[in-house]
Amino acid sequence: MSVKTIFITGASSGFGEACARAFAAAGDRLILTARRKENLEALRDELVGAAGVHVVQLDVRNFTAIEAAVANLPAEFREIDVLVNNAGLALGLEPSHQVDIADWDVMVDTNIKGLMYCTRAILPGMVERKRGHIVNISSTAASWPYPGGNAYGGTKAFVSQFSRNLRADLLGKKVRVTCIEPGMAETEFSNVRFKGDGDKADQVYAGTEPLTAVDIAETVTWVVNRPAHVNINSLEVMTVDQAWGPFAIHREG
Ligand code: NDP
Ligand code: 8X3
Repeated sequence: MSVKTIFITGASSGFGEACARAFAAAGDRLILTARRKENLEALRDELVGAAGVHVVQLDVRNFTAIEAAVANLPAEFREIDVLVNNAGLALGLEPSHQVDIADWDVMVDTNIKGLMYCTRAILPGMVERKRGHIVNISSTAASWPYPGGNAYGGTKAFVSQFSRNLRADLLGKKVRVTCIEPGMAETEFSNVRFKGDGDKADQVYAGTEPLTAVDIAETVTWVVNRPAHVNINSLEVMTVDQAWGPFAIHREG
């Protein structure tokens, strides 16, 4: 299989980091981005097998910085084959009437606007080359509501629908788009959601066998390595220990 150039957002932990390891093991060329540059540099030094690794400190909320990062890529990294739009987060689990509005802003700016910005900056090159694949990391929260999921689920519903609309735009351009919708996976996700409260984060996964970052990285590399004419539109992935509940019903008295 030929060497691909893979641009990963949120490569400093969790799914993004696991994707970096999986693509490196397959001999691909990696552009690793996130805000925590020290994590990216440590990861780069550990990766074996990659055709090359380029690290960029990047906040996906900053479109100018994304454009600059793409424009200033070293020559051998310029032809991006795969964009893994993974950077994202949930903040808080409060009901909508009690949330901190700043948390909603950060989720919208990161999960929606950041993902649009990276797509807009990288997609023209893919269209020009008639080759490329955008893998968007959404969530089961895109389709299945839960108390406290409010804006987080809303941002992920955007990611799933944006992915389908990208497919519509890109018909005939030979650029693939896949939306992955994972359920509960143990990464830094809950630690971020509960703002560093490790006990609360641990409770999310207690007594279960959650998905791992490696499970999702294997899913991402699988969709990317299908033949060029095969577009996996969307995939919802859960641990066997997670499923739906009945409708919640409020009864007076
Ligand atoms: P992690 O918290 O482990 O990783 C999140 C990554 O996003 C980090 O690398 C972080 O890097 C990056 N990130 C956050 N904000 C920004 C920003 N403004 N600019 C650039 N990078 C940013 O969680 P996961 O690996 O679990 O999450 C990855 C994706 O998967 C997210 O989109 C999440 O919503 C989604 N997801 C997670 C599930 C789960 O249960 N874990 C299930 C379904 C979907 P840094 O802080 O260094 O910038
Ligand atoms: C993360 C999964 O269920 O915490 O997207 O929203 S969940």
